[in-house]
Amino acid sequence: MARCRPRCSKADCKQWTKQNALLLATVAGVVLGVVLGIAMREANLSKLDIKYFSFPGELLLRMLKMIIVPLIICSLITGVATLEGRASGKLGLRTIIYYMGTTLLAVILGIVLVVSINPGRYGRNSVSSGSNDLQVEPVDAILDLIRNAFPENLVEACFSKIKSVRVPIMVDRNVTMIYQINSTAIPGGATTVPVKTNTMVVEKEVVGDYKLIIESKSGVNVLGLIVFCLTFGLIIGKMENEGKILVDFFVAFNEAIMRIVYIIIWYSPVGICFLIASKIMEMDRPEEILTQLGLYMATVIVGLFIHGLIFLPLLYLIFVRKNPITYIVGVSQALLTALATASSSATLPVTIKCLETNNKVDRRVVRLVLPVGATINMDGTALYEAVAAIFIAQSNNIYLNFGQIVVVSITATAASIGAAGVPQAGLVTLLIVMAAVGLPAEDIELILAIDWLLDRFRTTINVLGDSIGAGIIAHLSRDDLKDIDKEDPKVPRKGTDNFGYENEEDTHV
Ligand code: 7O9
Repeated sequence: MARCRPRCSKADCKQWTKQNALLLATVAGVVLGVVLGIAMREANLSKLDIKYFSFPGELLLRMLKMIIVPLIICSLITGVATLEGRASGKLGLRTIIYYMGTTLLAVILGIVLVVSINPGRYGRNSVSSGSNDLQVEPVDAILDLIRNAFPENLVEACFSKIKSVRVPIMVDRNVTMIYQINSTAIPGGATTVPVKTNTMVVEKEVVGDYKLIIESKSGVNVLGLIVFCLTFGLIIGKMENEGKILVDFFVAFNEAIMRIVYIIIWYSPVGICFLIASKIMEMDRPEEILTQLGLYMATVIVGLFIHGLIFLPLLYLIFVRKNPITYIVGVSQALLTALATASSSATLPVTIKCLETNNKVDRRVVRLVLPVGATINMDGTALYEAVAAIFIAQSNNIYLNFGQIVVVSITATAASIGAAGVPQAGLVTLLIVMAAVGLPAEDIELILAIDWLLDRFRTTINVLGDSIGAGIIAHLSRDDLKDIDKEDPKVPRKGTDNFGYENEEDTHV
């Protein structure tokens, strides 16, 4: 990315502005969104009017989401197909070490901050209404994750994922004999509940056993798609001549999708402005929430800032030995989109474009590492979940010993990795972390009031973590990648300019 130095001529500055027009427009979109949002709060619009007002923002989200499924499918397939087995193995190992390492680092940072700041020291300041339907069984969540990795139907995987639900088995009271025989075998005994039928109220026995019902929920089953695409890409990459037509097809498909992404990105400043403005207008009594949860919010935000502005750039500096600030400026468009959409998957097209075009990261690495990163690498989410769980313990005056804190750090890391595979992830994964150390599930309501705002910040850090990871992994794998280039110059690898044409500038490896 060209930079405007203090002594640059007028022409240089003009060129800089031209090159960075999109970024400037996005920054303007964010600023305008904040100003518009604050100004329109005075108008006291109804919820319905705010929904109408946010329409241009909704359109941006819809367009980004529309492109995700074809984008990840062809990115992953071309990503592995154009890498040799040996190189992709090494790359995969580095990717996993980076994801696990940075996520754990974020969690530890979060825990250190929440324990030293102690934001829950004032005790509970809001009474939760206590609902019991929030129970989550960690075993079922993990098995669902594995089930989702192997979808029954690939087409269905593009729009729905599965979730298993435990339903208690009930028996009529007048078959007590059967129940009594059963109940001796079931530890914990049985309880009685009244169940209403069409004609009368019949007593039913809860036997203490459960049926596991597998339901499908709407949402992309990314895990299933990733597993299939990686396998498919690996196979067609190994198939030599017969597979070549398929590799070429997906390479061309990928190019076409990226050109659509460029069009959507030009619309993004408008969408971002309306998304931010409408969120600010929607805020309910911000002063009250700020005084109640201010310290907790501050802990999360300080943690995210330290991770994103100190730890991650430092890692980049250590491994790549290039200026991390230039690198971060290169992905700032993606960071702003993450802030506005609160979704790293919806931001994925923008992140890919930024890394390829501005930062010139090797395309094969971007295509492989980013979709996987958007799915399993969530540093911000992991930090947030660790802080949230310990904050809830603090506000209930529950003391967590060192062992329990270690459990929180491990479950928070695991939960952020599995989040995308679990339906209604945000809530469910935090519940798993809380359940692991025996915290009351209903207390999650304490922090829900501010979740939407913290979601934006943690998503930004999730996207930054993925981007810096791609830069580091591309740099570490540069020799392997060069070896393949020499042996088999199969597909174009370098970054593209804004119009998707080849750009012969030095690739960032
Ligand atoms: C945050 F690979 C992709 F792009 F296709 C992809 C598609 C869907 C990747 C992930 C997903 C997905 O469903 N992700 C998901 C993530 C689903 C539910 C919850 C979360 C967690 O989200 C973060 C959070 O809440 O902390 C955050 N909003 O990074 O998007």
